[in-house]
Amino acid sequence: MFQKILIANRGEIALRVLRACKELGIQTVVVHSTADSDAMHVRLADESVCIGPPPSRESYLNIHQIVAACEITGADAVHPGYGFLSENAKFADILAAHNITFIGPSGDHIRIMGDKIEAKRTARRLGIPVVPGSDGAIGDEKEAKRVAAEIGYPVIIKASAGGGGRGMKVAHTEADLEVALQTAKSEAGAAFGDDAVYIEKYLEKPRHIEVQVFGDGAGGGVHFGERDCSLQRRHQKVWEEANSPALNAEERSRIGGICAKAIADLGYSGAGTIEFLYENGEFYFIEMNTRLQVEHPVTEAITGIDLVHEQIRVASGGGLSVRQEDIKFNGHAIECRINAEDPRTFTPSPGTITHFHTPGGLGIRVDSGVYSGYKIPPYYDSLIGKLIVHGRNRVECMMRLRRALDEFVVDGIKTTLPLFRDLVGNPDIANGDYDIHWLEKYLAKGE
Ligand code: MV4
Repeated sequence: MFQKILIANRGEIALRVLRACKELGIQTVVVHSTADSDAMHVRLADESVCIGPPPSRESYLNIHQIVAACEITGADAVHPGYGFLSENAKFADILAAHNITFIGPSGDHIRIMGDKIEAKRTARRLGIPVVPGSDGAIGDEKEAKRVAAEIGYPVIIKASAGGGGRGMKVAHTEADLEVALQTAKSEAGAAFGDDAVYIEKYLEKPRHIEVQVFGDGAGGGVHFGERDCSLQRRHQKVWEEANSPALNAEERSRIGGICAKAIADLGYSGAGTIEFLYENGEFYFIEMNTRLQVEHPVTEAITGIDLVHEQIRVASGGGLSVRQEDIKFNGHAIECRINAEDPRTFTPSPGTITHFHTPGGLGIRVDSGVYSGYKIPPYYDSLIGKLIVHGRNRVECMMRLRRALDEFVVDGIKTTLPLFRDLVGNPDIANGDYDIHWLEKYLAKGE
């Protein structure tokens, strides 16, 4: 097991990882920018190293500074959290070259999944169902038209170097295709320095369902069920649940089994998320994330398994603590992302939190790095905490969520809490009847 882990992140996830390390008896080092000297995880860590000024490029993304902090403190592993360097293959490679363990998959696996064409080709080869479309990059307009005619309109053009919704264009007819292809290519070239694009059938009303997987580092793989993350705004998840209200146990076990086998065959190590669009009872692979995700606590709630413990175990060579048959799905969990933003316009609202009071009681978890008197710096994303609620079933979970939202107090700044108080009383949400477009339509109506 590791002696000392360096946490290369900030905010609630840095605290989340720090808690897991403390439980495992592992020493902790945090790196932070000058904007985060007063952060909770900096106060709670055994050691901290200031690595630079507020802009992420000069601190949280500065590989050399982070490697130097490892050398100075004698850390033997790095947990990257999510965002920042968590899916940076070069960072994983550089740490490996310094005999520091990256708590995550190999640089090569990160690289494959970062290239969306390569990711899709790999998924298909491993037996994962994918969205119908081009087999690789589109050469020219003629090829685009041929593929589109074959799969049928509407189609979507995506940048291979994109992902997470960046660089996508929809074409409803052949007349739209030329413009869509040219703009997608030039935008991709400008944004990513790589203009490779691919084409897919455009699914009009899917849900976003993602499967949590783990490779044990020794050729084995398991799945931890799925999360439904359909409630998004501008590709930012707002509300996530496990299980998906749309799946039954048979579907869960079938898609989970396919994903677990794929991860084993790939020789993947650590946590991963296989993202699907789900429409009319069918799953279609879109992307794979090679990191721990923001919404992992809903999976922890229904399985009772600490996924950060498992990441650390696997990275240290100890394997997973559970086999597939030990993983049971118990009840229902919902996560609300509490952002320091206007609840309708989502304009960031940094500043001082004058009063912070979190709800408690059975089935309630709050993951947050903020406290009364904390000043939210304006330099980073606006997530200030997550409310995760668990119940024996979805109805109990929703009752408890409504009560927990009533108890939650964040004064001094605007937050997304009022949005959740509205959503929890909405009939479509109560029925689990929503797709990836539901939230934006709801916000546009201004109800
Ligand atoms: C799609 C799609 C429809 N059809 N692909 C957006 C983020 C990226 N991960 C993939 N995305 C989409 N890919 C096909 N073939 C619709 C989206 C999409 C979306 C997906 C998940 C959650 C929210 C979304 C919002 C708009 C579009």
